[in-house]
Amino acid sequence: MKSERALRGAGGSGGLGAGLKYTSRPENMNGCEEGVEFLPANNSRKVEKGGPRRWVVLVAVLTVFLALSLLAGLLAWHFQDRNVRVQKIFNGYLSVRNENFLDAYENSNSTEFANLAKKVKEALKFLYSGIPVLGPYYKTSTVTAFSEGSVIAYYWSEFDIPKHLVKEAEQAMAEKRMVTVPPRARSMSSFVMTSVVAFPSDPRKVQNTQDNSCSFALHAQGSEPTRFSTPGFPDSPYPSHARCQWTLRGDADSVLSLTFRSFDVATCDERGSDLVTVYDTLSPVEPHAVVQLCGTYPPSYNLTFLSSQNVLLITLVASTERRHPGFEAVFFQLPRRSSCGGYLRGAQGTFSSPYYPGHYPPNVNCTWHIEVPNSKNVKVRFKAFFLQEPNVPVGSCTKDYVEINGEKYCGERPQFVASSRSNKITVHFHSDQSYTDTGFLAEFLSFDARDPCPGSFMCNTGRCIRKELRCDGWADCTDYSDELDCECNATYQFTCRDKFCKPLFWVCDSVRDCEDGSDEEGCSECGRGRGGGRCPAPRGLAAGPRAPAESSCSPGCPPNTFKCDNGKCLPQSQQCDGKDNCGDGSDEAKCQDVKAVTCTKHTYRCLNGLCVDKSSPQCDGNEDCTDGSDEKDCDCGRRSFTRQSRVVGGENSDQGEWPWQVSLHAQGHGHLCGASLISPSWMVSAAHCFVDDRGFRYSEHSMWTAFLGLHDQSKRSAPGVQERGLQRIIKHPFFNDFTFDYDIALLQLDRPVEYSATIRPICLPAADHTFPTGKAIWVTGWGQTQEAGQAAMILQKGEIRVINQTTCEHLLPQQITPRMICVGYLSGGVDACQGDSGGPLSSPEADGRMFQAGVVSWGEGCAQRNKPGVYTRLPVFRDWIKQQTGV
Ligand code: 4AZ
Repeated sequence: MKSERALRGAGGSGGLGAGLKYTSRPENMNGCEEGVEFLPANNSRKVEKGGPRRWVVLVAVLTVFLALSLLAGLLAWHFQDRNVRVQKIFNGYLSVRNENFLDAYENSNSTEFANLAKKVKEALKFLYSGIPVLGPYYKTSTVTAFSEGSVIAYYWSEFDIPKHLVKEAEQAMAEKRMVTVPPRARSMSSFVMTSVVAFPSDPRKVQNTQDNSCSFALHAQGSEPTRFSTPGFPDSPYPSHARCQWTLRGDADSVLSLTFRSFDVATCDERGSDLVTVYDTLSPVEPHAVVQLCGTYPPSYNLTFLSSQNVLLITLVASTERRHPGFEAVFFQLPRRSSCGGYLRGAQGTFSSPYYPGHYPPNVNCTWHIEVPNSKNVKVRFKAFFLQEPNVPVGSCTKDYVEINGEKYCGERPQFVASSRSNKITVHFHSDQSYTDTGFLAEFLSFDARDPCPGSFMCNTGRCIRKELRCDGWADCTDYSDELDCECNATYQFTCRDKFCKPLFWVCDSVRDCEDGSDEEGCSECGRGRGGGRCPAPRGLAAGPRAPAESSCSPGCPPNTFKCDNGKCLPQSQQCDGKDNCGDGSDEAKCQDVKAVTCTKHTYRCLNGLCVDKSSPQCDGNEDCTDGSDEKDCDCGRRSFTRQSRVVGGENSDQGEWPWQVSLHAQGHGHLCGASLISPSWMVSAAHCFVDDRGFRYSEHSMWTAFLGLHDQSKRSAPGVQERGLQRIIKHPFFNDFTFDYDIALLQLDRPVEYSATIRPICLPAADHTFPTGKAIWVTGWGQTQEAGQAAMILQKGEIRVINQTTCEHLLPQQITPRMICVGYLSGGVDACQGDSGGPLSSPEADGRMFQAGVVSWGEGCAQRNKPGVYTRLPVFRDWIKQQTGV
């Protein structure tokens, strides 16, 4: 989870061995043998006439000729291939015994450095000369750095290897070796190198020793942080096609902590990317890479990495022309811990992976022996668990893992519990030499085996949850065990065939809430005594546990009833009665004779001043105003793609599904807020996104870039994405930074966008437009997908419902104003979260158009029970928007 954006595990060996894939030789040989068998020589005797015999001879001669040509070709190819040489560069490190580290070794211009480097090079030459697959092809070696341990030398060696020997040579280099160079004179001692190992490297990453223009060596100053950055940061972009490296060192017996405070390099995409790699060594070797980063990270993103020794190497390989500010980072040293883990005793306590929530160091093994009082049992609850490594198949914990009771856990996991049948438990944590993550935070607790969850319900996973959450229709235990074997309360619950309980008003609402679909069966009588609300999507922007559901039921309605666009069945008499009985306005949408009435705050005022008694007549496909003004300016709220967007059970949006959704990036921070497009030049967002904070001028329009038509944050240069600056930010003059009242802003683009398949405006609701309680609407954004989790790369969507204002005022006392609307679920589960702010609430209205119901504003946490998200009500601001923008 932590490093969704991190392009970790990209292979370092590039196009290695591409030529070796050529395998046509055996097939050609088979073809040749078949040809010879086709006309065996003794067959000719059976041919009686002279003519046919000549034929046979001719064919035989031709066949032999062809076979010989083929053989000659194959031989030529074979020998030519043997002569083709490939330049191979191997990066490696080794340990020099019987040498002590000198400070001068940190300076590659010192005589001491040159002397030791010479000896290492001689020893390497000596070593390679004894290896048949390497010796004859060896060209040169360069020592790039030394560090403590007796002395560790970092080097690269160059070879010109026949193509067909490349694989063998790579294997030979990867074998850890030891070399003892015999002394030249009796008085001298031999020169011993151990752990000599090297890996093929991308020649682009080998620093040219002559070019030090972007090479920096830094040594930590005491425990003070040392700052460094890409050249020109933040005022100018780092050079295109740059090759930069930073060698970070600490004192012997220290480890380093490195934090990227701001990170914005070119996007990682298939057209090439600029890549920053952090290595846990001073050689840029893939098996010791800690992380690979590209793209832009928000400041909240955890980019702290720990080393296992006193060195780190950072490389920047820029392969694009794109202009980005680069990064700013700090590092400092810490005393190296001799061990981690240990004995934990008592009734309860907490522990975590080393340096949590920073990325744990590579190469660590920690064991915690936990013991609670004798009469009790012990369980360990993992509150956060992030041990994700690239290229590890799901379920196989072959790299970093936690092991408890013989079972290994790895990857990213929601909260879980492991328990023991005694008062002791042992937790072992292992990280291998490459790629790290933020690790885990855990607590151990003692419990009475006879009553493991006093006063609560125990999930099959061992977790305890409140008793009231049992059989409430929501999967509070991640394994659904709280919803198994339920006896539903018939007065307000429906019993699914699989015995899950669901709220009665979810029955026949066109949404499949029971896993087995039984809530949507036999719905011909739907509408009778059953509520019309739809069920929430199971997962959303910030998702909590929720049973999967999908839309499947579209029941017909009984005679003399009307079927709403949302599937509800109503008595025919309620159609065109001037009231929105369906909740989506569809029962009022196609009425012929809407009469002009006295204007009230519940009527719609046409351009000619007359009012019609119809809720939300705008852009519904019917001319309700005599002047037709309710159907003017209706190029909004529609997608270009006809694909039905109601995909319940998934959270990624489809490309172009929300063409009005905009991503706002602040310079050096990446995506921070959402916005919605309302015209070619204007967008709506949240005012709180543009408040100066901690020295950053978020209120400055020049700090922001808007991405329109964006789907994947890592593909901001994809075709169809339009990038614009801001010309003006108009925060609502009454916006209150403390209460978040009037949390709305209008943003003018520096240049109009062109509408396209993936860029279109959303409709603005009229001032009298209502979004009734229970109405299902969509929230979208790239915000965090879990509270305190990580921002999404792909635009997320979640279906939520309008909550009654009075209910919301009770849930969030003294905080809700008439400018706010609460939308979500009292049971939690689907919600907006940090990073979604400013984005739209899209409400499907009549005639298949989306109207903006609100702007993501605030909430207490994300997706929590009884804490719905709070949004700025859009209709309240309709006149202000018109006045400010003309839209
Ligand atoms: C935010 O910080 C934020 N759960 C937005 C919405 C919500 C919470 C936080 C609603 O931008």
